[in-house]
Order: sequence, then C-alpha cells, then structure tokens
Amino acid sequence: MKHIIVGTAGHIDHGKTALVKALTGIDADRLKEEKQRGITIDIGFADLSIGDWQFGFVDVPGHERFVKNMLAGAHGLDVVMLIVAADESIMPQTREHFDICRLLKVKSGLVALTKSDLVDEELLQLAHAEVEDFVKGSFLEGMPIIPISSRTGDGIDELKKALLKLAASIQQKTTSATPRLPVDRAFSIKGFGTVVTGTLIAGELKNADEIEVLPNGARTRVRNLQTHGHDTDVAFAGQRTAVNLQGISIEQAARGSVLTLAGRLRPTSMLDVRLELLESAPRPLLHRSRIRLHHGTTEVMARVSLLSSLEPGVLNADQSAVNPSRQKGQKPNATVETPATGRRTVDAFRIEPGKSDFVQLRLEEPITAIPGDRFIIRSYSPQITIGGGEILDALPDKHRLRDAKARLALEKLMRAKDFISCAGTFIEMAGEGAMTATEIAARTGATDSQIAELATAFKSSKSAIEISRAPLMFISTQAFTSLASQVLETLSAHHEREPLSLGISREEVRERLFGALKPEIFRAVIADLAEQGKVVAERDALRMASHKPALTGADADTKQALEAAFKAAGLQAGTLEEIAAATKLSLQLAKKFYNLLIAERRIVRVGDFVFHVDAIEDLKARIRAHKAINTKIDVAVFKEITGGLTRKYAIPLLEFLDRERITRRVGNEREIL
Ligand SMILES: Nc1nc2c(ncn2[C@@H]2O[C@H](COP(=O)(O)OP(=O)(O)O)[C@@H](O)[C@H]2O)c(=O)[nH]1
Ligand SMILES: [Mg+2]
Repeated sequence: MKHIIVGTAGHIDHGKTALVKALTGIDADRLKEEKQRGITIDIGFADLSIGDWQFGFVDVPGHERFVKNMLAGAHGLDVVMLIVAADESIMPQTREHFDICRLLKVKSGLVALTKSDLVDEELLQLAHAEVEDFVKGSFLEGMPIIPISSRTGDGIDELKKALLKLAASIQQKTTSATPRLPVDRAFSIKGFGTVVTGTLIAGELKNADEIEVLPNGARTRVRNLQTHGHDTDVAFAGQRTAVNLQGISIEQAARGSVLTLAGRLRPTSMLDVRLELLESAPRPLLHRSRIRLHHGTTEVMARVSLLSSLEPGVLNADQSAVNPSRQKGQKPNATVETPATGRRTVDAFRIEPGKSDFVQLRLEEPITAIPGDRFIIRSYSPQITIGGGEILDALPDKHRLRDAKARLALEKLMRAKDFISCAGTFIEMAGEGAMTATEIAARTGATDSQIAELATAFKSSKSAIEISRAPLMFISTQAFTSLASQVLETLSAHHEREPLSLGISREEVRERLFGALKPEIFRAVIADLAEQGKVVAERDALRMASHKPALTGADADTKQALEAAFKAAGLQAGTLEEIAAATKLSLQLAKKFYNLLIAERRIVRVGDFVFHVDAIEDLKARIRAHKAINTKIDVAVFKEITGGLTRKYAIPLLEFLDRERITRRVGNEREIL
C-alpha cells in the first residue's frame, strides 16, 4: 500500500467539504458548530483506498478568519486540490491558499472547478480560462482542471483517475529519517488516555517506540498506533496517524507539538531561512519586524532579523538617498539618523515584495524543525499571508545584521541538496568544534544509519575526517589541518625559544590550542602528526621529530659536568639544589640541563632525590643478585647491600623499586620479584 496526503484549498463555500464527501462518503466537518453553521472551522479528515493507493484527505477551512487552521492542515500535503467554484471563479482565499501551497512547495495538484451544475457551458469555459491564467508559471500550470458537480456526481470519476495518476508521479515521503508527527489534534478518550493525531511527515513510527513530545520534552512509549482508523504496528511517512500516549496530558501534546523519537531532535528559538516575500505583500519587510510564523501545525510570533548583503558602499548611496543631510565621509553604519525624528532606524535594510533573502527568525516560543522544512509568514496585523520559504538551519548561532560569514554558510546550505552535502556543510561550519553523531542528528534529522554512511562518503570526498568512532565524531579537513599546523607552529616556536628543552608539555599544548575543544580532537591531531612522523609524542612531552637539543661547546661541557656530578654521587645523590651548589652552577642553569637530562633519562627522580641512571641500574642488579641468597629482603639487608645507605635514601628507593616491580612489599619485608 502506498500513502499519499491530499488537501483541499480554496475560498469559503466553493465546495471543498462537499467534494471530499462526494469522493469518500465522509463528512470532514466533525465539530458540532461546523455542522450547525455549515462552515468548516478547523481541519477535517477523510480517507479513501483506490487500488494500491491509500489517500488521506485533509479538508481545510476557507474562511479568512481560519487561515491559521488551514495552515495547520496544509503543511504535510503531497497533492493539493485547488477548489474553484465555477459560478464565482477566483476569490481572495483562492489566491491566499494558492500562495500558501506554492510557498510550502506542495509537490503537485489539480484544480477542481466545482458547482459545474450551476453554470452554463459559456461560464464554465470562462472560469476554466481564468483558472488557466491564474496558475500560469506555477506548479499547477498544465495540471488537470476538472469540472465537477458534487451534487450530480459529474466529474467525480474523472477526478479519481486524475488523483491516481498524480499519486503515481510524485515522490513518496522518506521513511529513512527521524520520524516526525506534527500534532494537529490532541484529545482524551475515557479509559484510554491521550491520543494525538497528525500526518507523519517523515520516518516510521512503531508500537512501543520511546518517543518525545517537543518542545515540552515529555517522554513516553507509543501505547497504540492507528493509521487511517485501523490498529497497526508501524506507521509510515505519508500516513494519517493516531498515537495513544501514556502519562502525557493533552496540554503537553497540544496542536503545534511535534512527536518524535526520544533524544533525537532539539527545539529551537532561532531559524536561519531563505525567505520569499510575496509579490502581493503590501509593504517591504523591515529589519526587526514582528511576524507570525507558521511551521508544521504550529504558529509562533517571531522577529525578522535580516542578514544584509549590502556592501558599506551601497549602503552609503542608499542612505544618502534616504537621508540627504548626511555628511560626506561619515562612517557608514547599520543605523540611519533620521533628521525629522532623530530616531535611529535600520529601515535601509528591507526585503521588497517579490524578492527573497536570507533572514534569521528569532522566535518568541520554541518550535521543532529541521533544514528543508517549509514555513509561512503572516503579518501581525492585518493577519494576511505575506511570504514563506525554506528553513536552512534550525539550530544556528545568533547573527549580526551584517554577517558575511553567515551568509556564505547559508548560500552553501541552500545549495546542499542531499544529506551528505548538508551534513558536510554543518561540519564545516562547526570548524574546530567538530560534530558528534548526536549533534548531526539534531541538526539534520538524520537516522543513525544515515550518519554512519558519512564516514565512507567523507573518505572519498576528503571534505571531513572521522576523528572518533565512539562517540562518532567528524571534523572538517580544513579545521583538522589548521589545528595540526598550529601544533607544529607551537612546537617550532618552543624549540626556537628553548633549544635546550627536549619538548613542550603535552598538557600545555592541549590547554593552549585545544582548551575549549572536545578531547577526542586533541588526541586525533597528535596521533595523526605522530603517525606522519612529524611529531614525537613521548610520555607527557611533545616535540618535532626533527628536533635535537642544540648544545654548543660550553653548554655540552656544563651538561656533562652536571651528569658527572650525579654519577659520582651514586646512591648518595642529593637534591638538585645540592648538586648545583657542588658543581658551582647557578640553580637556573642547572635546572635547564637537569630537565634535559631527565628528558633523556640520564637521571631519575625518586621522591625528593635525583639519581644517575647508572646508579639505579646498578642497584637493581644488586637486588636481583641477592635473590640467589634470599628471596626476601628487609630494610637492614637493603642498607647492607647498598653500603650503608641511611633511611633517608633507603625508604624512597625501596618504594621506587616496588613501583618498578623489582620488589614487592609483604608486611615489613619485601619479596624480590
Ligand atoms: N449546486 C451545487 N452546490 C454545491 C456543490 N458543492 C457544494 N455545494 C454547496 O455549496 C455550499 C458550500 O459547500 P461546502 O462544501 O461547505 O464549501 P466549503 O466551504 O468550500 O467547504 C453547500 O451548501 C453545498 O451544498 C456543487 O457541486 N453543486
Ligand atoms: Mg468546508
């Protein structure tokens, strides 16, 4: 069975509800008030199976006052039946509903010329011609225009045939996506609990799935699932779906909510969009205008924050036109001083009717959206449809008015037509921040298996790199390369500054360059540099593979003298301060060479003391040799073996040997391993 959602659109009283009834036998006016007044107030539903196809019909109200409800029904349509009464022809809501369908990018449709029984052939031809002219240049151009009478049944068979033909020609909604069900009704059935209904616009929903209702965030399991009035184990994208939820109130899942799998999507209060202002909009859209945003089944108030493409120069010219008193050479600014009122305005920034531009919408209440979703905007007052467009980024950063970088990213997102290029762009935008699979899922609505495919895609495109498997994480190749060269620069600078030092502390590099980044990134960059043989990562230090501590003649002598002093002291070696004094070196200089000797492992730190590696190796050999005499050793014997070391040295050395696994402490004694 294939599924398709068909909606009505058109002016009030043109016969939308009657047509749905003539097609399906179902009266979609379900409210008492609707039946009494004979007008549709809210959206209604009906279904019909023909052959392999299951049609879900959404009948919308035509009245000007209920466009808000019409929008809640229009969001998930595959096919629209634009209904035009032959006796009245095109009327205001014919235009508004048609604009809405165009802006929502409804894929396909047809025109039903209803009430054909009320007009003669001549009038019918006239209406036909007017409709043909009306849809010219739109998605309905060349689509069937069918004269119908719901009263006599004329044309109904032809309409069914046309619907079947359309259904076969359009692409089905995708099931390989995170499921989303914008709720259009939430009600309660006694003994059953809360039920929500809506058009499943993407993915699949299964019985017992753990779901989340956003933006509320309430979670529960699917208790019962119905599509088109029948129980089912799975609902597919394109089906009218009813979901029984446990432990969630009607208020938590009210119209406008989105039901989705738990933990996948995130509500947002900002949207980056491509917005088209209708040619018929009464005035330009200004920066900071307050508008009504309709998305899915929800309506929220929002402010328009333009992303100006105006170059400072262009703005200059524009402003001097608006404000001739402006001084020449004055710094161009986003704000214009209006001489009459002295008020600062940014009205120089605007979208003219019929034009499109990038815009950031700042919402007064959160919604749940993903890129590719369509939306409609209506003016605050009067409430009329003025535009709409496509969401490009539903989880954007806040942009300033003139943010060239944001515009550039949005251009890219607009051109990204598939998931891989879309995800690639988001990863590029994240830069050094990289993106986890969870972040990609929330940003794009992709499934885990789609995200897993990215690794393969990036391997051939080389645009991004998988830097971690668990958690799955990607970084753009550009950011990765830049971080790697920053590491190399830092190491080079360090070697130049301190030619005697063997390397720089790993922690210092991490903090300085990767401090705010995910820890996996540092690990991956260093591992890559090491693998390429550019960097040597030793214990807690990093150095360029090419780096050799540069010792001049005098330095080499000093280093040697210091090492000799440690060697001569044997196991009686003191602290660094003592050795420095004994060799008549300044503590500062001694420290430098001492660090070098430590890094080269010529000397070993044991507690407060420092021993030459030879003395330590000799000690280990002597202890091992003692094993032939006795496998146990205590402090007294240890002192004997070491030629009478005092406890001051003996205790830290014994503990060191324990750590080195030469000995193991057993009570007061030690076992030689
Ligand atoms: N004669 C005639 N009347 C119709 C036809 N279709 C609808 N009507 C009538 O027109 C009125 C409005 O129809 P309705 O379906 O409620 O219009 P809607 O507001 O577009 O849903 C009702 O009184 C219908 O009986 C038709 O094909 N022929
Ligand atoms: Mg109606």
